[in-house]
Amino acid sequence: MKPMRTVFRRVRNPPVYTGRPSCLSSCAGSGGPLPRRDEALISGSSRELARRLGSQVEVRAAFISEEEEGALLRELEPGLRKKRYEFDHWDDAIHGYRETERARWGAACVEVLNRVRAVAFPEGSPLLGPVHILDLDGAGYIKPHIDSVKFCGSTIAGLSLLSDSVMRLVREDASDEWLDLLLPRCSLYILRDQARYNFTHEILKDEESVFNGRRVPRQRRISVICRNLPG
Ligand SMILES: O=C(O)CCC(=O)C(=O)O
Repeated sequence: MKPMRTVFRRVRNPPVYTGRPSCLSSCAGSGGPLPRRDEALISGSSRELARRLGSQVEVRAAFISEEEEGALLRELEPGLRKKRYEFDHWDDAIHGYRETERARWGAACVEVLNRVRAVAFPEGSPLLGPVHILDLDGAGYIKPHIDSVKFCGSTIAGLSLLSDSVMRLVREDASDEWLDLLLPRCSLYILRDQARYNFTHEILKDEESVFNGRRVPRQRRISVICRNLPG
């Protein structure tokens, strides 16, 4: 069986990010707590780009409670602990990770996943059954890539557990068009259509994890990712 990273991810000459953050919404300047309101969680190369992408990029802060995060972790940790973090060859898409898929969940987690599916996917859209779990070590990071169109449909929705992080989207054929998403712990992000097909996405390494000029310490992070099937 192919490793999951081969199935989900395609890395093809990722664009080189050349930008400098410009705030798209409320910018509280440097210092102080990181923003937690949804509209302050996206920053990028221009307001026009954010307008153009509209609901194709969403971050919803506090989508799950700490209790729900705990329920997910209780189900996931025993299986993950049996795996070793992989610090792979430099050109692989992910550095310092372990991953798994899960199809069967306890009641509390089913409730959370149903909520994710209800907000992220069009009604009736056929979904990839198993949920993809990606556990990034504190020193791990995800390089720019676009998910395979062969295996994943128009929408990617991910919950972030254990750590805040910064996801960067860069337009594949115009590297001066980019968005940074602040993904607070317990948030949900959704990438749809153009944002999913025409922009690479990546999770910044701890040393580079900055949002709107503010440092976002990146610790171990587990993402719980739902996808739909290609149409
Ligand atoms: O960890 C995440 O939220 C993103 C995962 C990802 O980029 C992938 O699995 O292709």
